[in-house]
Amino acid sequence: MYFDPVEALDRPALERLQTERLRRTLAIAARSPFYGERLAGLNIDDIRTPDDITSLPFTTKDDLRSQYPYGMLTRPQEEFVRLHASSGTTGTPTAIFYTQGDLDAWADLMARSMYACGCRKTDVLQNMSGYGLFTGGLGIHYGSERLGMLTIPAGAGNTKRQIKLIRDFKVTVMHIIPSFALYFAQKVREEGFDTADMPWRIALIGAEPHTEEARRKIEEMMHIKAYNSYGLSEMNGPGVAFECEHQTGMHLWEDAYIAEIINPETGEHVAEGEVGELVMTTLTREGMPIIRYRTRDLTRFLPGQCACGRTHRRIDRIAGRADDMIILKGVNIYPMQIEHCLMAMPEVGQNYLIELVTEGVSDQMKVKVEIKDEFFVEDMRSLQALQKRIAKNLCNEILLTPRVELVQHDSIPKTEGKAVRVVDNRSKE
Ligand code: ADP
Ligand code: K
Ligand code: ZN
Repeated sequence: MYFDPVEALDRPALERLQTERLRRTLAIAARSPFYGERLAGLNIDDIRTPDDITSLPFTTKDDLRSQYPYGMLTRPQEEFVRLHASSGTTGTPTAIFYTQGDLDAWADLMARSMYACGCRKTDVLQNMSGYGLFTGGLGIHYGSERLGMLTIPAGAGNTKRQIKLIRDFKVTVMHIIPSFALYFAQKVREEGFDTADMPWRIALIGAEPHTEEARRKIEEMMHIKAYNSYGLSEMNGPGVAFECEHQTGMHLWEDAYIAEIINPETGEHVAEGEVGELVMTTLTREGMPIIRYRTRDLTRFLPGQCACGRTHRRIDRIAGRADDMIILKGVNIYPMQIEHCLMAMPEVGQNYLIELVTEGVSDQMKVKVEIKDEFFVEDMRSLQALQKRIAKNLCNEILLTPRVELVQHDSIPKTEGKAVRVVDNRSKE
C-alpha cells in the first residue's frame, strides 16, 4: 500500500525516530565550519524530543550565502558527488552538495512521493522541467527511475517535440510546472489533438505557487489528475512534501525532516493550524545538514488524519513567499490572491501579469489578463463589462481596485521555468 512502511509509522515511533535522527544530524553538522561555531556549547543530551529543536538557532538563506562555496560541508570535498543551486528567484543562488548517500536518500523520498499519488513502475514519465542546476530535473529523474518508471528526460521547451514524445511513447505521467501546463494544454489543442485523447493520466505540478483554481483548470483542460509537489534545493529539492491520491494537502515526510511553522516576526511557533513561515531541518542528510532553515514559504499544518493512512502531517498549498508580498497603498497583497480571483472566472485564459507603476505621486497596480478566444469579442461594450467585473472581483479580494487590461491569449511572454508574476516598475524614490 505504501512505498515505504515508515509512511504509516505511528506518531510516537515517528517522534522517537525524529529525535534519534536529529541528535545524529547535530553531531554531524557540528563538523562543518559554520555549525561548528553556531552550535558551540550545545549539549546533544539536552535534545530529548523533536520539540527540543526550538532551543537551536535558525539558519537563513543569508547564512548559506555567507558560507559560499564550501563552508557548510561536514566532510572533505572529495566525498561529494553532486552540486545543485537554487534557481536564484530571489537573489544570489545558494549551492547545495550531496554525497552518494544523500542522493540515494533523496531518490527514495522522490519515489515514495510519486508512488503516493498513484505512479507505478508500469508508468512512463516525461520530465518537462529544466535540467541543470535546478533540482526539478535530476531530482524527479532519479526518483522516477528509483520507482522503476520508464523515464524520459525531455527537459523544458520545444512543445512540438514534447507532444510527439508523449504520443509515441504513451506517456502516462508528466512532471510540468503549473504555469506552463495551461499553456501546454492550449498548444496541444492548436496542434490538432484533443487533450482527452492523450495517453497521460497524472501530472506532477509544483516548483512555484499556484492556487486550487489553477489546479482545477489544469485538470479540466488536460483531462488529467494534477498533484501538488513541494520542495526546495536547501532541503534536497522536490520530494519534501507531496499530495497523495486524496489531494487534500501535501504529506511532509517527517522521517526525513522536522517541520515547524513560525510567526516570521517573532520566530515563535504559531498556534496549531495557523499560517506562518515553514522552517525545516534535515534529518537524513549526511554531507550538508541544515538546521531550522527559514524557507520564507507561507503555509499551515492541516488538521486531522488523511484517509490514506499515512501518519506524516500535511501542509496546505503554499500561499506565497514572504518575499512575494506586495505592499501597495499600505495594503499587503499576495500574488496568489490575484490568481485565486482570476482563475475562478471562466472567461480568463492561462496567463496574467501584475505590474506595479508610479503615476504622478502614487503607486498603481495594473493587471494584464489573458482572455479566452471565445470571450475576446469585437463588441467593445461586453469587453468593458468584463473588464469592470474582473476589477470588481479583484477589489473584493485585495481591497483596492487595480487597472485591468484584457489581452489576447498568448500575448504575455512565457518564460521557461518558474513564471514571473509581478513586475515592479515603481520609482524607488
Ligand atoms: P528558488 O528559491 O531560487 O526558486 P528552488 O528551485 O529551490 O529555488 O525553489 C524552491 C522554492 O520554490 C520554494 O521555496 C517555494 O517558494 C517554491 N515552490 C516549490 N514547490 C512549490 C509548490 N508546490 N507550491 C508553491 N511553491 C513552491
Ligand atoms: K518500468
Ligand atoms: Zn494522504
